[in-house]
Amino acid sequence: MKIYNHINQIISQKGAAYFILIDPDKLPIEKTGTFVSHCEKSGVDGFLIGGSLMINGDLDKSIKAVKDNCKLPVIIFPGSVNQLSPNADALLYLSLISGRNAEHLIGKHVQAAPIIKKYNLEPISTGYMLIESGQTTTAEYVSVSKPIPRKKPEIAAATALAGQYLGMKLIYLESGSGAENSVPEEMIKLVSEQINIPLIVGGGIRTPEIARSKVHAGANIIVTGNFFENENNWSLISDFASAIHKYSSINI
Ligand code: 1GP
Repeated sequence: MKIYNHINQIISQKGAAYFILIDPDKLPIEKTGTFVSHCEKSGVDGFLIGGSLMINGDLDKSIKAVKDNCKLPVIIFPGSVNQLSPNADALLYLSLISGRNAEHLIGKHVQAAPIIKKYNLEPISTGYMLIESGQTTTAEYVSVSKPIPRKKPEIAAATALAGQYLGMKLIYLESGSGAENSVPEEMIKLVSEQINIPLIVGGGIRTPEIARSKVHAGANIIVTGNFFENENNWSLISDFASAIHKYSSINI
């Protein structure tokens, strides 16, 4: 519970937390150290690491590069059972509760559980929900599951509540990496009103203003990935952090 408690602490201290997703396939290992130390100085609270596919990337090496260059927590966001490492601080133990594919509801978990135990990784049980974003996302295609329609916030709210009742510790509303449309505020609002566990929102968030509007709607943790794969955008990381941290002194 160490990392989970730490996340809750950040949320209560800063109003919301900001995590950056590192996809080892997209961020070259030689740039990882510079990137994460810049993130730490810019006010980022931690990293998710993983990807829907892992073709050229090396998860272990990327985690090591993060740990060697900053003190922020590194949480695996696994795209498959192969994406496990004893070097991370924790793991989002994702159950794809928006879908009805048994493999992603319990199957992969059975395969992963003994490895998680062996690695002494902290599993954070997470109700993962794909939200329709205007195009078929990699997560949707790979998981062979339907997303929740973006105009059906009541389905999202009931699904999230079911996740909480099943004992999940986080709910993650995901519109997919590089999504055309991020998760609608109306849906975030309804979901956050129903649950009392932290709510993560990610996918297609490309400006600090959009990030802030998700926090205002009820998101407790914002995740961005894609946008910072372009090095020219790195200077904006601190703007995202200040926009997300509700209690920060800088207001945009
Ligand atoms: C994390 O998939 C997201 O939930 C990341 O999305 O790459 O679009 O920021 P982006």
